[in-house]
Amino acid sequence: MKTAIIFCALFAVTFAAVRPVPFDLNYYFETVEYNPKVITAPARRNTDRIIGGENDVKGEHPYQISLQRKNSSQPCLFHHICGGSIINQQHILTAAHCVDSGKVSDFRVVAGEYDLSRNENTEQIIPVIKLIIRSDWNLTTLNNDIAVVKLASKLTYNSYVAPIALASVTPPTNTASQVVGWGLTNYVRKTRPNILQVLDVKRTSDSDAAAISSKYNNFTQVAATTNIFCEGLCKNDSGGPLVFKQNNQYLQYGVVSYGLLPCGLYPADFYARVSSFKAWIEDNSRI
Ligand SMILES: [Ca+2]
Repeated sequence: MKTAIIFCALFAVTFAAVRPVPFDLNYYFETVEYNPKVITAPARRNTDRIIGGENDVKGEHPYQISLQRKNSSQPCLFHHICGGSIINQQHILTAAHCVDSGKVSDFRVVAGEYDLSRNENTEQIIPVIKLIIRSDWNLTTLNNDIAVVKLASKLTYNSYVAPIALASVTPPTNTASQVVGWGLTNYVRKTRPNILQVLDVKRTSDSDAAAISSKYNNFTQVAATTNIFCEGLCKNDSGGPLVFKQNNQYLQYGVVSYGLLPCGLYPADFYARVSSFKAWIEDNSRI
């Protein structure tokens, strides 16, 4: 009990000292460093994934894409920066902060991806021709973190490449959900996975979310948690879809937006709330 009390006190102090920040913004990750005692606290699992997730089953989430950007020092190479989801054959849903800098030609989308380290003959690599970012996306409030990416040509649907349906209504608190991504699997060592990771989460109540993040807006954001210490999202998971199953069909109700540092140590991660933007997404993804 004494240990638990000491731990909770430490957690509360560090929690108050850390701001919520969007994933994938390197300068935030490099400037907000911090209590190494918390970082090295033992994990409840012996895995070192998503953070705390596991390898996905290839083809289980065929709507997931890898949004990639040209390497500034090696402009012929692209690297994974964010996730995203297939809305239709020519449009991808992602987070605004993934695409709010740089040129359209800096980006490409890889659908049918699973193992980033090798060619599996299921990948469809398509250039981007348009970035449609919410005009009210606000880096300070972290609200309206939504963008639609238009592809230069149409995807071909198959077992590994397929669209996701958007939820009209955000599911109730505690709804069993999933999120997938190629984000860091270890924040301290900056470990990057090759295999797509999947994490089981559940929706957090608006009141709990507001208590965790001062940035929380229950109209533009929704939160989810694993309730297990040392599990959660991390850098390069941004833009990916938060989904739940209804009538055996996946429905997307969140877009990975931001978390608290270091990854995995806070009781929720935060997503743009799809139901609040559904009409805008549909208006901006017409073929
Ligand atoms: Ca591959």
